[in-house]
Amino acid sequence: MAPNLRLFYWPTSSASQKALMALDEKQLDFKRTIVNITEGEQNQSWYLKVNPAGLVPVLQIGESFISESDVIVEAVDKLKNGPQLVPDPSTAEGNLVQYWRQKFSEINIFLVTFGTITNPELVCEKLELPPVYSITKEGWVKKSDAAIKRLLKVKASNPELADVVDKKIEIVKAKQDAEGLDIEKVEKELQSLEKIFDEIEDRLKKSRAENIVEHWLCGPNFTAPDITLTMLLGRLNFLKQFPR
Ligand SMILES: N[C@@H](CCC(=O)N[C@@H](CS)C(=O)NCC(=O)O)C(=O)O
Repeated sequence: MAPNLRLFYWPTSSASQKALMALDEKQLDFKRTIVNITEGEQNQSWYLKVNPAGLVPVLQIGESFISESDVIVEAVDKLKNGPQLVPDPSTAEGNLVQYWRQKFSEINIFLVTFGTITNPELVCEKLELPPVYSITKEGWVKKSDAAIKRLLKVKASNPELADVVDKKIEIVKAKQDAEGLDIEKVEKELQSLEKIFDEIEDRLKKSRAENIVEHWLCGPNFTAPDITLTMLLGRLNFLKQFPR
């Protein structure tokens, strides 16, 4: 019998989308807990007990909690037989899957997303974002300040979480620096993304030439890198970067 599964996630989070697609692809039933990261729910004490990093997604399998979307995809894959999302790396397909998983893990999706949103010069068409995502660099600094204040309150009323909260505050502070969103840094990230997309295009051409019925990034089967690519295309479409 399949174990009891619960996914803690936020629907528009890129990492959550990877976990959701993996569960869907393997046709696994799971319960859902929405963690509203736009309201700071990931830093509430109940969730810090689920994931001390205060990040979504987390997959609960029975009594254990797994974080990190790539680890979740692997765990989901192992829960059920059938087409494999992460084939054995000693096979040619598995080796290619490993290569693309590594390549995709180097993309700074945070910088691509918030760097594009906070530098309107980089947007190909005007963004029409829901207010919660429509943020300026100053707004980003203020939002991070508010998150730190909320975390300090959590620490005051949950002394057992002091270390966890301190670590999370350090992470929020490191990301808070608006210089991290400097247009040059974002442009550089978008340029390296363009190179990756050139390579994706070559890979897909090769896959199409080699596989008549279906062709995906690493061959005839839909695998983990196709999940990341789907999420990435969705994000770039959201950011109106397709013309580029
Ligand atoms: N490497 C992690 C990244 C998780 C992550 O950054 N999640 C974001 C949403 S996409 C989050 O929870 N952000 C809330 C925060 O930074 O406080 C993974 O792949 O699961």
